[in-house]
Amino acid sequence: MKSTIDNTEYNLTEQYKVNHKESYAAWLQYKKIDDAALVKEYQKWASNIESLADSIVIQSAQNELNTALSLMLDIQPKISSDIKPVNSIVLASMKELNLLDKLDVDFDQINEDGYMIKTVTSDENSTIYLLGKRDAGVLYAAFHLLRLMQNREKLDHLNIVESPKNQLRMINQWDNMDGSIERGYAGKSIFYKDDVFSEELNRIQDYARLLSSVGINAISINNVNVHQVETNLITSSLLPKVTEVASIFRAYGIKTFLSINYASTIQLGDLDTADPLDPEVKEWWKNKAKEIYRFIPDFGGFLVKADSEHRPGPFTYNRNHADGANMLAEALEPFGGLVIWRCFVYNCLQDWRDRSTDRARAAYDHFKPLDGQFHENVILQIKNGPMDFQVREAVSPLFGAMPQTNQMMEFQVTQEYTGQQRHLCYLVPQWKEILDFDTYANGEGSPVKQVVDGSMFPYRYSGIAAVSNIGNDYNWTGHTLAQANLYGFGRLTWNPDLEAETITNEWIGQTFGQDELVNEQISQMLLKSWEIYEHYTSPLGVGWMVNPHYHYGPNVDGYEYSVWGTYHFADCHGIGVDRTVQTGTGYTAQYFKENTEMYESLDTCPDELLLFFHHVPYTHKLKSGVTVIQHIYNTHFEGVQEAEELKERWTTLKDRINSERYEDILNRLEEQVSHSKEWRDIINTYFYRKSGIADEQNRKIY
Ligand code: GCV
Repeated sequence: MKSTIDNTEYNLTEQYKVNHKESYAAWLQYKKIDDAALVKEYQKWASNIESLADSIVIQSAQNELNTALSLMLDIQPKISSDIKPVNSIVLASMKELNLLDKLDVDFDQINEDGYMIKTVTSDENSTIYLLGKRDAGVLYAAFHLLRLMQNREKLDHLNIVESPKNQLRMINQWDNMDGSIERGYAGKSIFYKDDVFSEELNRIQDYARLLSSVGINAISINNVNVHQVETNLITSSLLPKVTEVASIFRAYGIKTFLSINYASTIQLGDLDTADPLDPEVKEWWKNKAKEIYRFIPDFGGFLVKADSEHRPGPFTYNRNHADGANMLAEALEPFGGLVIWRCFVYNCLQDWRDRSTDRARAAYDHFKPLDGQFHENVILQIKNGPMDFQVREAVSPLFGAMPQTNQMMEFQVTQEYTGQQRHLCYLVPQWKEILDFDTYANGEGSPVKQVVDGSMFPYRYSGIAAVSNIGNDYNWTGHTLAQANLYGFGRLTWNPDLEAETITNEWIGQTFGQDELVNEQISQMLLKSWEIYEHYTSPLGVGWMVNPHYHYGPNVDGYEYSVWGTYHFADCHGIGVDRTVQTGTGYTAQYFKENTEMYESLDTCPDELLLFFHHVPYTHKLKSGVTVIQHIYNTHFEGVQEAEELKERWTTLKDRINSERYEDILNRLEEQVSHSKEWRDIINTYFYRKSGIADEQNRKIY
């Protein structure tokens, strides 16, 4: 692959800001506005920033406004704490309300992180108020105002009331302290290098700005696979550094969490057991929590991967996951900390030839029986699907199945199985489909988004997390257009009802400006890209077909953990995994009745998930009227054409995009075209040989 990103040097943030300005700035470009009338209008408010509140978070809002307004309007705003605002932007939280003369606002209409933006105009004065219940709301309001300005919106009659739907809006870093990132496709970690913390705190601060601008309020800063070195993150040797990072995020309203090693008691050499019911183990974690909170009083809590893919966990001691999670929860509870316990628990050594077991069943089988047994400060974090972030898989049946246990969603912004940021695959449409999926948990109209926003059941805590896609590449995400996935994740998590098109247009306007052609073309490219990627990769929900371990590149029989088995069970007669109750693994029964029935029957199972749920002959006719084998051929030929069209569309934008971003994206799209051909040829040949059935259109199959 022709690499477009230079990773040879490391300590480069300041250089990136100058030499790779647009790529680095992502959607916080703050380009100078060249419409003189608009500049004049904006200047009416922007010349004065008046901050009635005073805190580090408000300071961040002030700084962001100051930087952005100076760049966009070529002015130097006057910053003051005047209580008689005149022609200005005023920042205030609820506690400063008494300072605001006769301002008619109702803070009851917003939640804890909510905000209001109001333009109040009289004969001699016009003021834009950025009002939050708490300081974080004021910061979000500031970013919202800047979003409007970057998209050249009118500001004279603003009356915006916004509250995030999800309480926890979280990013999970899978960064290791050696600087590598598990499933990272955009360079090395911005947090660590060679087993120590990075000195480049300004890079972390810029990351905090990006996250906060889309409403993210929590981050776990190390990989869920916690190795020896990272186990030390909770010890006094590394806590001072964690504290430093936490204070950067704190200034942007973001709480810091750590992934912990479940067997820290043993790994750190203090005890010879990690049994969650052992009094010494309990005591150890209580003391550990005290120690951590001495360093970081607002520490978020622990993210835990236990009993999964060779990680330690409570199973070693014949305890269940409620025992494990609750032991940690008790330790964190006095400090208001949370345990985010992942449900990605399955036997990775399972022999897939044995069809009585099914990895898709594992999370539900382990956790559903434990409903109601977890402490109030435990949240179960569930991957969107029962497998592993495939281009298409069913929605996890655990959502809605545990009314008495806090649940949250886990998405993957990093494109592990969706082209690893070398291919364009915009995931907002996929996430929307998942969030809108009707679980039927409370009868018809019980979408996943209402499970995870905590409105369906009385959850104390809930929300959405995602694995980050950033690294130290100068454009953060390797593929510059993959910045849209990070942006989209934040916006959708703030409000899952936002349309994909709205999010997309917002992002394009801020990232590339107001050129209509640019807007139209990039929007088309992004919105179609998931489907395109699916077309030339694994068909009809069967998943995988990637090289084991790397998860990149076609390998139809690629199988993760051993030499036997495949994920798709294809033979000369047919393909697909029979997960029905009648004849298969019984997985369909994990859904609520309506969904069980829909998936169980070949007549009602949606085409796009057919092979996830059923094993069918190649000649089986889809609802679209074509046979499975013909669908495989058609979509793989189409996918390549569509990948070519992506590139063609992009080339229409030459000279309308700054050259670095233009070339970087072009290079990636070129790679995508050639790679999609490899996919097409390998998949089509495999199934032609396996089935012996020719393409109806006689196209060339290699
Ligand atoms: C962090 C998949 C990935 C692993 C990842 C794991 C998880 O198996 O391939 O890299 O490990 O999921 O989510 O824990």
